Amino acid sequence: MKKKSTLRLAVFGTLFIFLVFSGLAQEKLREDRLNSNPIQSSVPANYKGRPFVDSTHTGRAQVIPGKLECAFYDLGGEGVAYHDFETENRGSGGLNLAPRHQRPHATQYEWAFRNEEAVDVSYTKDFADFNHLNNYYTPEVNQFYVGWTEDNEWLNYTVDVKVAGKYKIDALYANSDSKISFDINQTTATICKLPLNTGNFHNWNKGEIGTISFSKPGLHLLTFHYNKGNNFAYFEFTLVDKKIQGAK
Ligand SMILES: [Ca+2]
Repeated sequence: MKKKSTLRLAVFGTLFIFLVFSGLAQEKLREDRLNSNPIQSSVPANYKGRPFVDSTHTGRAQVIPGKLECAFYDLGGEGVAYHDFETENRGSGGLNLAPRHQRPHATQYEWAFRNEEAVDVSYTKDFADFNHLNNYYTPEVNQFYVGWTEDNEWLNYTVDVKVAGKYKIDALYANSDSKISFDINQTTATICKLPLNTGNFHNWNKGEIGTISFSKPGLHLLTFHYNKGNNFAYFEFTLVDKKIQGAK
């Protein structure tokens, strides 16, 4: 009788130890898998820019699907992260130096945003963007935008694509119904058309402008090309199809 109990104890003990070690081994395997799968990067090796970072933003790449803020273009300067017509930032480093343009609903962070860089950036203001009934879409107060646009300017964004596939693009923009385009990893990916002319640089519209496809998840270099005649606030990327035919 005693022999049987001892045997049973030994069997259960062995089983218990086996289960504990098996669980630990599986946990270790899971951790190893996670560690060995960092975000893939398709960003061209010759690209010297990096995601925007400041006291408020973490420096992580903007995520697709999601909202791409135009003013959060990459760090790296002229010819790397952007091409801008002239070195002055005509918003943060020009217009917004005037006390009248330092609105009480904003702070110095908004007035002076990236004022040392050539890309012309400003923010939505009570007396310009919200004092009329001509918005097709009402932007947020203090919404950053890229303005004073000129022909053949461009902005680079390192983006983190979570799911490969085809995405619908919606834009928050003002003024002209121009064409814009995007490159993925330095190859033209899509040409888009802004749906209507809003009639003024402070009459805003948000609407679908086209689609774009990413062939694989991970980091990509997205280049936004534009011409004279618009203010651009952000683009929203919404996954519409996980098929990746014709993707870059
Ligand atoms: Ca400029």
